[in-house]
Amino acid sequence: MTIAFRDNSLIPIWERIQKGERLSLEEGVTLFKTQDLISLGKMAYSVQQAKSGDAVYFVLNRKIEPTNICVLSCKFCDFATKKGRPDAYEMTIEEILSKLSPELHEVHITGGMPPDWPWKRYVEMVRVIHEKYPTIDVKAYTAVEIDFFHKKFKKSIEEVLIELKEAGLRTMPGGGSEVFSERVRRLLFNQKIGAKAWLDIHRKAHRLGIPTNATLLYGHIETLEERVIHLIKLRKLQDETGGFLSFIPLAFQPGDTGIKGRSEFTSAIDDLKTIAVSRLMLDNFPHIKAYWVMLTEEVAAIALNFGADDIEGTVGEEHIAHDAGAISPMKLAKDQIIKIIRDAGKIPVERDIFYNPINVYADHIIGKIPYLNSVPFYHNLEKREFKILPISPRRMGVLSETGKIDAGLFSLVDYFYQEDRLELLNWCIATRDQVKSVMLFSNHGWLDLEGKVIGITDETATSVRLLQVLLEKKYGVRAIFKRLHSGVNDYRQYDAVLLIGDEALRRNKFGFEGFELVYDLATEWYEWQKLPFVFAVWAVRKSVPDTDKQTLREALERSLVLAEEDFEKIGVAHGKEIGLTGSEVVEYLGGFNFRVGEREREAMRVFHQFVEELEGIKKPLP
Ligand code: V47
Repeated sequence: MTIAFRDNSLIPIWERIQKGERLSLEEGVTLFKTQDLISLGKMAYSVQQAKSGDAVYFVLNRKIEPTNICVLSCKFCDFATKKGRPDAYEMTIEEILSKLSPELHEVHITGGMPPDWPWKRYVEMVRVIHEKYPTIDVKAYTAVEIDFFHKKFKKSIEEVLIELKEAGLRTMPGGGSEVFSERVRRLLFNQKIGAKAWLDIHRKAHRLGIPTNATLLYGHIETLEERVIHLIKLRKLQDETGGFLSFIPLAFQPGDTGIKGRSEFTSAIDDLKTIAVSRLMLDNFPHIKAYWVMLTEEVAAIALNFGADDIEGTVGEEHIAHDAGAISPMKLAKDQIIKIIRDAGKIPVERDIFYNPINVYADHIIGKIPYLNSVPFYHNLEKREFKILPISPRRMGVLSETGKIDAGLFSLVDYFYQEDRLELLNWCIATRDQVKSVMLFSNHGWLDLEGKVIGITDETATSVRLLQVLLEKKYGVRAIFKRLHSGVNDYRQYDAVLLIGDEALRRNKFGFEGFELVYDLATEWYEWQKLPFVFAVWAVRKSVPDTDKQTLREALERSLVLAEEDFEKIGVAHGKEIGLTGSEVVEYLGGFNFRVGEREREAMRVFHQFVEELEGIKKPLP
């Protein structure tokens, strides 16, 4: 993207961003101080596009604040009250259940910390929701609440988290961090945990396979430098664990807090800057959320072109911001969210708690496998009337089943299953004798995997079949496959783990603690069949008009030819995110064949045959 900068101090920052380099504290502050809002927004937009294309995620969710009684008295909070006061409330589990319905996909629980609730009540809340509504995922309890449980009920942080996870807790919300500044903490929330404890609880949650979110409460007494330090601390933990799903800047609602006048809301410019700077500083966070409840619908809508790719959800009812004077509505209808996203020129993607797309509400969608090896096709792709939806290979197959995807790089087995509806194009992701990004990490040699439990990333459709073919046909072994959600997991329960894409590439380079052996599935296949392996193929829905098909073919070839001139240029930023150097990116991308030739056709035919011989061939593996 070419940007006509008005503020020249942004130019060197933009050059560094394009090379995938990390921004410093000083650069973050420069971004906040710039008057060149449009250039800042364009930089953030460009970074967001590379990560999540045209997708904007939302979830059908319900916020539950079980009580407003709280032992703490934070100065910025107008929600909390004390037991016995007329505005105090406590919800029973039945009252909570009455607010839920089966079409929801997430319930977000956070609230006050009353002095007298027993531990059982918190665990039961999660368990009962999970049992009554198995399709509603539970996002519950901030780090502040977890710390409260740990101290009050004399359990270690790990014990608290494990019990909640066993009861059905899926993720943790990002609240309670406020601003990582001792100065601000002493002035505004001196009874609450500080940065160290907050980060430590999230680190522990990630290690136990509980992904979490992160927030920043901005627009009160904090300095710009303190905001950037906050972002850098989050970025550091994300480097260590990879467990954060999204970052949510929370615009301070002044209400009757006395910190600012009742009507001194943050300005739209400050809100947009904070979204954009967050996107640029947090290069390792997958998603930035424009929380419409605190931003208002109008600002959230613009934020979708300033680096945000998530707009939270329907919410249902909210008190923390509204008790402090938020002027946004209490809830938004699904149709309204879809309209906001469409008006911003994006694809409304209804998601689950782990950001798996459940449905999309747009036409002309090209699916994009979000891994480094697909960058040569997409980096220079002219989209024309199409929009780009990043999606894991397996989910692309599922959405394509219902006609939601018009074209894309399909997982090979999904092309097999949907051959009647899809037309094969001439491009693919094929290996020679290794892939480096479809890896089995194991504690057992192949022959010892009989009866063992293999964790399978839920992103794969073809690699899991390849693994099955190798186990059963090459080695004569049967193992038990268990799906893992993508991102952080507690891997200790598996004898081996199959990972694909960037995560496999990263762990292949840096090692995977707990697993001694590493097998490259393309190498295993090559040594056995002396053939390349085709992981994915470009295909287009047969019903797409011929002229559009032709335009897509030409655009793809043009994009690939440009990419092949300089793999480093197109891949370096993406490569840096997974810890690869420029030359490693060149070597990795140079190892693929991106065009379907005779040997690729033969490899597809042989694999098809094997897949047909296996049980359940006619449908995707669950
Ligand atoms: O922790 C309190 C903040 C948070 C005010 O993880 C205030 O997906 C503004 O964390 N003005 C709770 N903010 C909300 C929260 C959240 C919201 C949406 C999504 C997610 C997620 C998390 O609200 C508190 C505190 O930081 N808060 N008072 C106020 N006057």
